Amino acid sequence: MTKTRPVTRKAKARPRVARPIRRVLIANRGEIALRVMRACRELGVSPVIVHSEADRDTLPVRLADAAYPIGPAPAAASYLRIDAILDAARQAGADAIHPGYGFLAENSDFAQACADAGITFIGPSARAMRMMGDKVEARRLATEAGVPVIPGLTTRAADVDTLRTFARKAGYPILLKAAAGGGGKGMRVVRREEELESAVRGARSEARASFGDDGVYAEKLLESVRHVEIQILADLHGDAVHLNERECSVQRRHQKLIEESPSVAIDAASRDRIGGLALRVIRAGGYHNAGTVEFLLDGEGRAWFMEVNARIQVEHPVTEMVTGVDLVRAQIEIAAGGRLPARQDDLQPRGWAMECRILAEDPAHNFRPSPGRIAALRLPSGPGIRVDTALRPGDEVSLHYDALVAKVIAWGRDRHECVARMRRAIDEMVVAGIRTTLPFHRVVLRDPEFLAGKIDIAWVDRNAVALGVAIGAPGPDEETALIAAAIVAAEDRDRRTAAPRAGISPWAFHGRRALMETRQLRPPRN
Ligand code: MV4
Repeated sequence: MTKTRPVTRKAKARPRVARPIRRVLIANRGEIALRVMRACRELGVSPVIVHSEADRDTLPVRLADAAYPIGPAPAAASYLRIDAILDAARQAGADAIHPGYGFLAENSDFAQACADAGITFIGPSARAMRMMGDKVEARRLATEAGVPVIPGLTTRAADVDTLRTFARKAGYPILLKAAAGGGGKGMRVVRREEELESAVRGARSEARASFGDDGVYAEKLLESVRHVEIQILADLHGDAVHLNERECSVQRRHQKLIEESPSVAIDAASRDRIGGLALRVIRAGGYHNAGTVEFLLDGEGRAWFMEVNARIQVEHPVTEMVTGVDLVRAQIEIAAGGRLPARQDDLQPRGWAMECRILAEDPAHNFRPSPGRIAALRLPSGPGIRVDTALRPGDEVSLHYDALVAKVIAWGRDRHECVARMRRAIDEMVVAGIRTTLPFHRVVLRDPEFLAGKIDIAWVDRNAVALGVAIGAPGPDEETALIAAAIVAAEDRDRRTAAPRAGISPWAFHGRRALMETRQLRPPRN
């Protein structure tokens, strides 16, 4: 006699169950909050938002179905408060949280806290995020996956002796990096052995101050390299695609100023190859949702793995423009259990896209911060131009947050048309009341080396003096002043009524109906 026993398949360690997403809490501000909100609206998902006291009267707060104050202006007292954000999510009845970029976007404790609260974190699992956040662990993962990593130590160097031994073997110059790092914090170039000890002390204390972790390791320093990164999407069904590269070499002090896709340095064959390397890292890390795999590209076209960014990035629009994929929509769909929006074969780049980050910094004075009220704002538009910004005339650019005023994104059939459109757009744009990087962009977009694509990560620094001279000191601009006066007068008359409070925004009724009528998110046909 055989007794039929219920078939109990051994549960996987972490079953990836996804639930439908009907309401998303946006745990961010500015242009990315608006970008996420737009994706929500197009999906029929209800967007709600948290905001600091400083952001009460901003466009994303105005446009959300509900808005929840979470504290004073400093990020540590508002946008970084996991408890307050989860409280808001519970109060709003949000199924999911989108972290945007910055703030808590790559905080694995936050991702874990969301999971523990039964709220879908729109991003990778806390586990994958923790792994990618540890640079030594990510290097180990990439190495095991057969991906070229920059020659370096595979363990957190415990002492100066280990570092010295490595440096002698690899040869100077070397680069000290924080194991918990990223973004260049805790990095030190060491060109001679005499400099090593003090560099290690410096790197350690900076790493401790920035990450609460003084683990430091070393790599061979690569020079004259490009920063090339691969966008990926991976779903919960085990499928993953790459969406080509972005070239991000035009930067200073780790602040990217111009990004483009594709890269002049990558042809179809190397795109295939490097895209494949990125996917290997992603698969090895059990990573899902949107992510970026960073490489340094050397003069011989070799790509060296650097790190994984476990978030949607500022420069994601250039990828959207050349692939036609809405990356933020894809993030939400993936988090809800949906499938990838396209097959690998359908993701070849079409044409060329470029992004200029317009920052509230004065390029005529070494990019010093230029906060203040935007007296007037004229945004470019027209063929092939997209502008991502949440700012309106009269809004304040505060020192409390990043300096991004707007992202101007241009698309053209080729790089030449793309640049021509970008030049035209930058020349149309007016930001009065604060200094911006617009003059820098105007100069770079006419620079022969830039136009020839002869750029690397040190290009801006190397040309700082020449670019500075070309930019010149800003003089009085009569048109700017006139526009400013007119717009300020109009703003004073009809600006801001009361900002929406929790649950009673102008959208609230519409939002609730939309909520009831919303179809559940279905995986898109592939
Ligand atoms: C490097 C490097 C050269 N050699 N590693 C910068 C931030 C962090 N993501 C790693 N970074 C670099 N790592 C080796 N072995 C040069 C940089 C680097 C950099 C990389 C990409 C874009 C801009 C950069 C600016 C300075 C340094």
